[in-house]
Amino acid sequence: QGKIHPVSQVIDEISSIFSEIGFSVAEGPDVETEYNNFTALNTPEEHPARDMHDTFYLEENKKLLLRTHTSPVQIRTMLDSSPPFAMTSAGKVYRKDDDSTHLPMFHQVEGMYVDLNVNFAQLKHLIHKIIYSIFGYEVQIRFRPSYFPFTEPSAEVDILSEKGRWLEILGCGIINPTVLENCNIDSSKYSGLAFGLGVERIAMLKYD
Ligand code: 2U9
Repeated sequence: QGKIHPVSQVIDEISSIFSEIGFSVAEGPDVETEYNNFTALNTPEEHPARDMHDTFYLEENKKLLLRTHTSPVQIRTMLDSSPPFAMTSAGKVYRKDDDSTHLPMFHQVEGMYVDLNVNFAQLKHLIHKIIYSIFGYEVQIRFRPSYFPFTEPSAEVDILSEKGRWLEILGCGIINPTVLENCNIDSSKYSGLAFGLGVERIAMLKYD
């Protein structure tokens, strides 16, 4: 009665932290193009994420699909206007994954900041701010080098659980210049940071 779903609660909380520091909120459709979901994000033709077994395609020719991340919202933002950008996007994403620890539909919050001279130190500061806002200042944070086609360099971020285990809670990085160029943004002038997190994951950790 009057209870807010923990998924909406986490989305609202994270969105409001970002709106306080000037990030806008954008939305996009669940049905996306292959270009916005994969090609623009520097995900090669032969990448496993593009496989029929991993992505829900709407047609035989694979041109339309259910978005596998909210990143196409950032692509749409960059294609529609010009930098600087500071925005977040939240919503449903779909993957052909269905077992005891994976849902075929889950929620993400993603964000990007594109401007002159954006760097990894700013990214690290932003990630610390967001994690401390969600979990409190006692939480321990660890950055680990990682790889995503759309960011370079990339990192995954873990927090130390009460059981003493490191748990992955988000991914982030400096936007790959190829992705900026795919959106007609001059990568010799502009750089960007980006991050993404799984909402159900955070909700489970936060609300046990
Ligand atoms: C653009 C450029 C870069 C968004 C990013 C991640 C790293 C990431 C995962 C977290 C848990 C997905 O829900 S999850 O499984 N996300 O690790 N996401 S960087 O990078 C972008 C997005 C858009 C234009």
